[in-house]
Amino acid sequence: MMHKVLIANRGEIALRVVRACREMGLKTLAVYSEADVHSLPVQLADEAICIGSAPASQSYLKADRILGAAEIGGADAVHPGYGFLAESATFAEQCEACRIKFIGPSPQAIRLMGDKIAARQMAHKVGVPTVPGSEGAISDENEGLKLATKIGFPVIIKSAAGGGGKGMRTVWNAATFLKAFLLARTEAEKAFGDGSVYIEKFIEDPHHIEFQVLADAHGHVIHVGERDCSLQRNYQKLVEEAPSTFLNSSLREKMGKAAVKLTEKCGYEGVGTIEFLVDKEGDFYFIEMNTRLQVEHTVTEEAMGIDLVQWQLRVANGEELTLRQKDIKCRRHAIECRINAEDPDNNFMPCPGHVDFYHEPGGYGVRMDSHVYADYVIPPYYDSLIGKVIATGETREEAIIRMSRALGEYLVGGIKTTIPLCKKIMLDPTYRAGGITTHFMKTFLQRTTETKKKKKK
Ligand code: MV4
Repeated sequence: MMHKVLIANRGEIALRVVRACREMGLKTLAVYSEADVHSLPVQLADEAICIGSAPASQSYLKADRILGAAEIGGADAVHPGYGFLAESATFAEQCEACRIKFIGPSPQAIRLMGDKIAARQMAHKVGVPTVPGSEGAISDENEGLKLATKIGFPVIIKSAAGGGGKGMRTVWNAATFLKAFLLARTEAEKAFGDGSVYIEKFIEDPHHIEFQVLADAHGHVIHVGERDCSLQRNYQKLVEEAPSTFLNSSLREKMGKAAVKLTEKCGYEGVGTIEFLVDKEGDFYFIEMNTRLQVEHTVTEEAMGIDLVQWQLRVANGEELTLRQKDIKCRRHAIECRINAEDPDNNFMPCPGHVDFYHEPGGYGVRMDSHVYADYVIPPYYDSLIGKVIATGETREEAIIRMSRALGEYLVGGIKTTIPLCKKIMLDPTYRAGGITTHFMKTFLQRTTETKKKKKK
């Protein structure tokens, strides 16, 4: 049985885990870097241990120090959050070796699905649609060119170890293929220490829709609906929502069944995400699996009325999933705006620093997940997420109106944030119409900077 959970993370997600543990009567042990001494999760956890200096490489990525802290603090489980060590099969193995429960899937499942080529092959094997492309890794550039020509341009070259857009290259014609292939391979080798790449047909202007899955150690697997994550910039999600306005009930059912099947077949346990691309025709393709809790899990929680982090802790504790697929119903429409300490008018440059003033939104249908408070200093060492505003409504329209209202109440002084940008998105007619694709942000930013230029004249 689990008694004390070490939280191997920081920021809003560390706080999210502290909250779930507290509600379940589990003790919490925060670990933190020297830059996070004054952070909220450190103050709110039952205990806290400093594990190193500010750079993540010297603290949040140091498996030995985290496991040392677990030993000293008497923690019997580790929650990795997202990022850092959350998708490290080696770390999950090290936890196992120390007899500490890693709250997440087995090292084998992490390793299998973390290899995008193996994940793709697995999906294909079990009859889940994948994007037409190479069977495995392509090591020879000429072989790559031959295959790309056969598939038909445009194609996309992806790295097996990658994810989130790193080491990806889109190629529009045969003339530019060889150069792009070699660049992708070099980039992958440099970024991940693994130069394996594969090729897929490039789906133009797709919808990015992901299914939340939940599996226990007794063979029960369900999905908790989808999230539409099409609103991104440079592979960074900005606004997510559930349910997707692009899916009808028959497509939703087909994709949900595919997500569950793949989760079953890879021997999964815990919470996970099956990512799909959906094209204009409504054809869907599996692209990758995330073997962790995600930033945007909150929209699923609010739309479906399920505490995913509590379930994650329960199934890690060996408890049986009592939720059945037929009980999973979408109750509300939920939208999340990610608020980053960044300057949208200066190419989204990070803006860490002192928070002079801080007032969070609240009221009916508004949830705020943030570790920030007035007088807090946002350290420059980590990602720039400072909070997530989640608005729910009976309808999408109501959720959008409520989100606009909430963003108007969100007052942050001393640093630049993406709050004004999110406000503009909520007012945008194209966004309000629904069914946007991954192309939205590009045209949105062009539109809004053009009006700015006109104003200057
Ligand atoms: C693609 C694609 C088109 N075709 N794969 C980007 C992040 C990574 N997880 C997968 N990505 C893409 N893969 C094929 N075969 C287009 C993207 C993509 C994208 C995906 C989701 C959200 C935004 C995106 C923006 C540009 C490209």
